[in-house]
Amino acid sequence: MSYDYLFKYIIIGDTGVGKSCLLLQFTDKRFQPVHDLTIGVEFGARMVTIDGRPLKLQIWDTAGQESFRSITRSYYRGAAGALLVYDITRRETFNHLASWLEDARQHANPNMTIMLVGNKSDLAHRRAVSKEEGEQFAKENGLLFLEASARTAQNVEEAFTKTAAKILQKIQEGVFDVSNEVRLMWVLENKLYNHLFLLHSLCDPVIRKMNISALVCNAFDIT
Ligand SMILES: Nc1nc2c(ncn2[C@@H]2O[C@H](COP(=O)(O)OP(=O)(O)O)[C@@H](O)[C@H]2O)c(=O)[nH]1
Ligand SMILES: [Mg+2]
Repeated sequence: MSYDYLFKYIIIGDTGVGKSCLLLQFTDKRFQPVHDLTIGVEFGARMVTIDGRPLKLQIWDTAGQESFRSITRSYYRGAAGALLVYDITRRETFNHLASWLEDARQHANPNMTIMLVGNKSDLAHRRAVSKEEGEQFAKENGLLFLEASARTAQNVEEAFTKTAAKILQKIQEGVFDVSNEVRLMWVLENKLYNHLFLLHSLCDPVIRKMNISALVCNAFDIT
């Protein structure tokens, strides 16, 4: 399937905020209450059309690594967009946002578009962080913001597509250098990394437990 751009997205935030569920809801349109916590990186991919342009979003999920704070530079590398997620029912996940931003500033491209997501909006009766606080944090730090629910799918589509629209806008404004050569290198680099990661995963007994078919699809760019 052809597309104009391939955008790498990453999802960051504390364990249990719903990162894997957001990814699953976006790629598979389903909610799985108990998610298998595997070690490594899991992928999802989906095509979207923004302003009439076909885009492929390739989304990386930490798959549990965030609990060891062992997310590596390669996770952030080449990411055009990030979903920074907290849980509106757990105050501490909101309090940790600054340290996640610090990590991103250190490892990611400074022009990466970040969407702050207050997840679990379906649990408003257990809310511990107001919507205004989320908005305020986003405003102060130059982030996009939405409250969403991976459970009801509310705003999940929007979280991913509004981020893509912002990235496209930056490209059109020339904030991102996307001459054909650079763009091609970016895609090739991602592909090479995917192949290496696949090889590495097949050899590693821990990572081998992961969803190998997803890894193969990702490495060979099959949506
Ligand atoms: N009520 C509700 N529960 C959610 C939502 N998103 C995730 N969860 C639950 O929160 C827990 C952690 O989700 P998970 O996606 O594994 O979090 P991760 O560690 O950030 O990847 C699981 O028990 C999910 O069922 C949501 O939007 N609403
Ligand atoms: Mg997870």
